[in-house]
Amino acid sequence: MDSASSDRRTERTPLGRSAENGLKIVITGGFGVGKTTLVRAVSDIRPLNTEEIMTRAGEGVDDISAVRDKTSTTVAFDFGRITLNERTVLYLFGAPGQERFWFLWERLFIGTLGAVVLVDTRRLADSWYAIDRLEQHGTPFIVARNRFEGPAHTLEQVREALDLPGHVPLVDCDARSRSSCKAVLLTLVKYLYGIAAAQQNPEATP
Ligand SMILES: Nc1nc2c(ncn2[C@@H]2O[C@H](COP(=O)(O)OP(=O)(O)OP(=O)(O)O)[C@@H](O)[C@H]2O)c(=O)[nH]1
Ligand SMILES: [Mg+2]
Repeated sequence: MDSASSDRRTERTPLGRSAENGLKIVITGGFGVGKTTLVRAVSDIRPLNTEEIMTRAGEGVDDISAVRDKTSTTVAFDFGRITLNERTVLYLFGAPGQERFWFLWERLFIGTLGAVVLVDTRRLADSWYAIDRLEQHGTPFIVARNRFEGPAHTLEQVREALDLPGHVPLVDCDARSRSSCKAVLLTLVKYLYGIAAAQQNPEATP
């Protein structure tokens, strides 16, 4: 953690009095794509993480071939908070990525206004399930490509591989960088406001 973010954590930024729009946002996606990393990087408060050390008991159950350095995994959810402007606060819930914890997602999605699907282009297929569930749920989402080392597919290739409709925003991000994660969340909020505006005034939609 850099010193700026550790200072921020010690200060425990209080929630502003003018904050009146609290939006519940879920960060979802496949195993080990960086969901916990994103919540940690961007949260104004010390995030709640439910990380457990991955043990040999998980061998053969968890596919860690693409995330060899990973030593812990989310077993319930991550929680963080970020104030986007004086009125808008996002409550962030990071979903657990392992298949055996997917049953928790249904509860996590309740009351969710929007979601970020984080993808690792080395394992795009791992994200299909998250996208299917969000579509089924009718929860608006955007997709963020978390850049890991090695060759990456272009955003156009990612859109095609995930069969994403043109209106779904697809952006790049570095889950370790606060500014990058904040930009992703701003993209989601703008998208959500666009949807709400179109619902209020359907005639104005092209
Ligand atoms: N190189 C690189 N490593 C990253 C990036 N984001 C996350 N990581 C690393 O990837 C690993 C997985 O990150 P997590 O944040 O635990 O992933 P997760 O999606 O929460 O994992 P689960 O909860 O187990 O599904 C960690 O070792 C991170 O340090 C990134 O943008 N680049
Ligand atoms: Mg996690």
